[in-house]
Amino acid sequence: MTQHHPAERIVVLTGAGISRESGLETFRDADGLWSRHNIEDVCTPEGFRRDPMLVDRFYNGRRAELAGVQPNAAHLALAELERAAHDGRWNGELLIVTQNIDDLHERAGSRNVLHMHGELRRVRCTSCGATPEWLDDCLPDTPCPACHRPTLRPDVVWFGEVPLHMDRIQTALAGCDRFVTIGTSGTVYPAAGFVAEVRDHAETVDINLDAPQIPTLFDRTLVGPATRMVPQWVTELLGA
Ligand code: BJW
Repeated sequence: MTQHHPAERIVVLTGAGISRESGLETFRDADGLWSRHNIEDVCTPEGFRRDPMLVDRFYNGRRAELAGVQPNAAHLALAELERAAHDGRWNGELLIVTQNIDDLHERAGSRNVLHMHGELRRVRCTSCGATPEWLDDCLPDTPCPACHRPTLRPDVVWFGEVPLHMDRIQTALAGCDRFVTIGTSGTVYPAAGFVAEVRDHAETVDINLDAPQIPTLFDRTLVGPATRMVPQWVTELLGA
């Protein structure tokens, strides 16, 4: 039996910038979430302990917004690349590691996706550990559907907490030939450190709306909106 060996393994790391043109806000841009919310209040375990209502409302608002937006051309192009690998049109393998908690990669059709900072469309029970899908509002007195205790929290990773799927991510990074970041400011670790880990064995590409302010570790930087640059990059790859 012949075994299929993909000619190239690509890991794509996405950040809030890929979903910006779908209508979701980024964090650190001038008009981003941090211009109106205090990070310490809404994105730390201490903030949630202090004022769970404020934090629940922050995520309820973002969950409601997510229901009203659609994947854009950048999400669709990545899904097309995965499909091309599946159909044998591209001899490669694609893993999307996303820092985003939205589900726009999945709705675009991507299957091989790891949400390292959790998912907006789930909540987590701190009593029993259940992580049920959640599309409505969740408040401090909402009972867990599994154990009925009012101990649900957003299923997201806050500062000081350990990101999810790190073993699988580290294995994929160690074995990849190309590493591409899309729409991330590269300020939040451990994701910000991935490029340094792969630089000795992988080609590194950064796709961002803005040109880098300081010299970067990337081999290539593609400057422009994700909806234009990602389809262009995928076309280049499939044409090669
Ligand atoms: C476009 C565009 C368009 C716009 N087209 N582009 C000191 C040194 C090193 C580390 C630390 C330190 N002090 C503390 C730490 C650790 C800390 C950290 O990194 N802090 C830094 C701020 C310094 N990290 C943690 O605590 C993490 N945990 C951890 O380290 O555990 C230890 C451990 C690790 C590994 C193994 C074992 C143990 C947890 C971090 C959790 C981050 N959580 C958040 C909230 C998640 C839920 C939610 O969404 O609400 O994650 S914070 C927020 O930032 C969110 C994002 O995923 C994350 C990254 O933001 P992102 O995606 O890059 O967005 P922006 O807004 O910053 O950038 C958008 C970019 O898009 C810009 O560049 C634009 O130009 C671009 N753009 N439009 C293309 N149309």
